[in-house]
Amino acid sequence: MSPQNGFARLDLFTTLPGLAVLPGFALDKEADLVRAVKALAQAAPFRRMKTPGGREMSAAMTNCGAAGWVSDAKGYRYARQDPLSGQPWPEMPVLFYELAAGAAAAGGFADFQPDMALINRYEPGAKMTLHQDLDEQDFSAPIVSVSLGLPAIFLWGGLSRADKPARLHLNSGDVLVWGGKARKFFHGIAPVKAGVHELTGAARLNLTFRRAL
Ligand SMILES: O=C(O)CCC(=O)C(=O)O
Ligand SMILES: [Mn+2]
Repeated sequence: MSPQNGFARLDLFTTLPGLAVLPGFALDKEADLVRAVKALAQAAPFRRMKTPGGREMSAAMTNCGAAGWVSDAKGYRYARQDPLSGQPWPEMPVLFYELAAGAAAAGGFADFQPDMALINRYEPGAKMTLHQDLDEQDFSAPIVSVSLGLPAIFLWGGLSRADKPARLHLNSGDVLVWGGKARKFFHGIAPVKAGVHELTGAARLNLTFRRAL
């Protein structure tokens, strides 16, 4: 780990160890980002994937970039083709790439080159239970996570599932960056409360940028 990935820099932004919170970092691009997500979802529609155990996830997902995160009876993995169409995932918009690279740099990780984005759509009641992001090849790269639409509560734990998570309010346009020692920290999203947002309607969107391949 390089010194720039240490906690000292990240702690300038937040009291939560290892997590850089960039409130409103994407606010000026909010409308363009939501428009881009809608266009991507025309080519690769949102779908609720099944866990390897057979349960339908409550968040609907799609992807863009060189690979997409998928889950089914065979497990969690990255796939270069969308299993629904057999076609490659749509390309990552330049707007996405530049936002993710800029946020990573602001959070202490220069030279982040994401090769994909997982896009989550949460309708009211949908959640993401505590988990680690472990399916990527390159754990030296951070995770950059952009919130759009309805607000949510982000759960930020530690290296053990048993670590009691802190709860962080996220609004549309907020960006989180985590990596280095915190790259494998447990995290999740509490059930999204009912509401309507002017850009997304009754939904929260999340863009999760990764170096997957
Ligand atoms: O929706 C979020 O803010 C978190 C999403 C997440 O952790 C994931 O997709 O792995
Ligand atoms: Mn995650």
